[in-house]
Amino acid sequence: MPAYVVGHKSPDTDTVCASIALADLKSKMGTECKPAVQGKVNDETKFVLDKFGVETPEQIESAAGKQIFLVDHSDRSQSLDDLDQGELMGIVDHHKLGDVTTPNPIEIWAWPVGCSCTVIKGMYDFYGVEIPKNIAGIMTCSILSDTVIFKSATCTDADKKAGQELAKVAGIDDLQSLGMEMFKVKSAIEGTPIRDLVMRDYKDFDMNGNKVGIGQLEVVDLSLLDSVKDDLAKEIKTMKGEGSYHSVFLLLTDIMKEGSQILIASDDPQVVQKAFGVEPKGEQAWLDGVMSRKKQVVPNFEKGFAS
Ligand SMILES: [Mn+2]
Repeated sequence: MPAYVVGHKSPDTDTVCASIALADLKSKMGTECKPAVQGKVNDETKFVLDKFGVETPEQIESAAGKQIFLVDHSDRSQSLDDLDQGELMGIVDHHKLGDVTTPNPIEIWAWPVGCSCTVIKGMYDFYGVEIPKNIAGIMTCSILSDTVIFKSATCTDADKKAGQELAKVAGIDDLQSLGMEMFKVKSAIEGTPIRDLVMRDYKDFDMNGNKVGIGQLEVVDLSLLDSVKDDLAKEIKTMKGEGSYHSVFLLLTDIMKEGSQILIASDDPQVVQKAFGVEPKGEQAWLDGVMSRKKQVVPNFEKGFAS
């Protein structure tokens, strides 16, 4: 039976494409592997897989009796619920180390870079294995997606170098325009229920004993959200009431203007002032240069909530 390579729940482009790439590399090195996903792939990922003619991985819900490689996460909360029922073989990731443990020695590749596919590019190079053109294509797209076309605060020189080298293999000349095409697909809001938009990329945090929810919508132009902005603001207020939150924030990130408008539903809106030094107008504020939840928004709010 092949081993499975699987990424986190609510799969994004990096988690899906990293599974495919690592399964390819491992299989070529003698460990037969199949890529898998936990849940439906999103529209951006579908676009990327279609563009390079790569099949959508099989969906799995259980690790029982399987050998498993994890990509793009090492937190149990984001993993297969019964991970312990399988055999964890390895982890390839670019996040903080999570809480999985194993009874046996395992392989771990974790780099503090902007994208899992940057790490996997390094693995292909390390082992001297050639990257197929279509897989180089989807890996390029993963890097463009996770680093917001190399603009995110999480982007490193290693991501830029890997992106450029992969693009060459894939025969992509214009990374900027490919990135914009992807973000247009990602920005699409037509026909999407408001709650789904808020939840598209949403995480809960505990900040100094306060429950705080932070969602993010990345768009190529904020005006794309004009027609739904009022509804989004209402929706986060509803969510705040339902979930005994101190605050629910929604970042509307404009990847061209390189900043985010933050919608605020909070017991204390001044926490935005404390975190970012910006006075909210009504229940929103413009945060210039702020694009990364992981590197900018969460650390600033943690300071804001501590003071
Ligand atoms: Mn990732």
